[in-house]
Amino acid sequence: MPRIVEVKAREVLDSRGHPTVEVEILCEDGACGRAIAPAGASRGSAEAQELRDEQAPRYCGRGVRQAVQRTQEVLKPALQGLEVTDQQELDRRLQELDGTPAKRYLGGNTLIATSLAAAHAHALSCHKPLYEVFRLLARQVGCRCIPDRDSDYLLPLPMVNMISGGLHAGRQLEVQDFLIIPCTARSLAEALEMVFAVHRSLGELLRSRGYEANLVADEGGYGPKVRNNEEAIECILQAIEQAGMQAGRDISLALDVAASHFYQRGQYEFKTLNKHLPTEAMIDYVKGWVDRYPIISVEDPLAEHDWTGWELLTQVIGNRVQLIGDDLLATNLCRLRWAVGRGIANSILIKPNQAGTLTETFLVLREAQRAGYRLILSARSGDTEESWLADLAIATGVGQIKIGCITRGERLAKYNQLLRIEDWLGKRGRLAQPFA
Ligand code: 2PG
Ligand code: MG
Repeated sequence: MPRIVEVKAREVLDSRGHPTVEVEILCEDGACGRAIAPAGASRGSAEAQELRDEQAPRYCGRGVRQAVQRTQEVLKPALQGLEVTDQQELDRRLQELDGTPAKRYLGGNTLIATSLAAAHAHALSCHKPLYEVFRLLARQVGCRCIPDRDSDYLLPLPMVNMISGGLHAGRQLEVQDFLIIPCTARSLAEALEMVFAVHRSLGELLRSRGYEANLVADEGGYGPKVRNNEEAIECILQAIEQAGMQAGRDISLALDVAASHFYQRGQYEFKTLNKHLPTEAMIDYVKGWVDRYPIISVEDPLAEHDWTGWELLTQVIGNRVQLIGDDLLATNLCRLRWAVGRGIANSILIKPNQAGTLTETFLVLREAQRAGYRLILSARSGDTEESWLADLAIATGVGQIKIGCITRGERLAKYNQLLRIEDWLGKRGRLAQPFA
């Protein structure tokens, strides 16, 4: 098995033009794996912390030279000589070398880039596609990856951003993501074709109403200054109909409310309504959306620390919609166990850089599968040109993926890899069914 001979990091840029860490791992057989850390804008407090050069003036304190230096001084000597295929041992060493629960010393950004670079090197070294190596690693940790007897691989149903608000589009709306799910698609290729039709008709509709539809938000969706959250939803519903499809049958809606960011002093501050809603009123408000619109998935409808609210909301709508914890659960095993114990949420967003390493991501995935939670693999709003997320979704059979819109290169890198793998797999793969 090939051993690691060199580990090297450098500072590169992400899709927002912010610095991020890239790590390269070279093996004795010449295989060289490389990966870049993505970065979120709306971050949960329990996610792995990034290591940034806070005190340095360059890049407004967002540089990652310290992370590069620690890779050279701390990680490199500890990883040299290790078999690159021994991902669990590699990830164990990364955690040990960091030595902090929040990954503050080496940074979650350094750790995820290193962990993924090793998986890439592993794949190159044994001449296997990345999704096969991810599947092997996930199974070693005990994840259930095979969907059923009829197919070897489950392609994830995409949840696609159409309109952005919140921290991804200058806070012009409170809700961060208005998304569509192409429920009747029979293949990924067909799913993207349906998404294209809605995206295009939404652009025309927004323009006809005098809204800006040429600029894109952080995840490639539109960021129009519509009056309020309801208008954004209604525009999407109309765009679906104008594209010749039926909302609620062909295409359903999903929201990522990302509510932590407008939760102040125990209230949800709706600038678009000119109202401050206490938790009970917010629960009614969210329930109202689910009652009125064909919404089948709601992410972070309440703030990450509003736990009693989450319990109540799960009782109220948890049996009707997919209730996803993102900032709430932060791909963190302790947070997930606690939520399962309290009956909070029924689904989890999985973001590998929130966990820190690949093995920790798989442990969360396994736990969520055992608890019967639904899983959605997700990109970050500050992402990269890399496509490993697509391989990871297919390898683990999670059934759903959230990448952003179908514009911007960092999003397309992943959608196109999904299309590629769908093509390679042929009959060995099938698209996941909608969940509601
Ligand atoms: C989210 C993600 C992706 P960010 O909140 O789900 O939409 O955003 O990467 O900014 O956390
Ligand atoms: Mg989110």
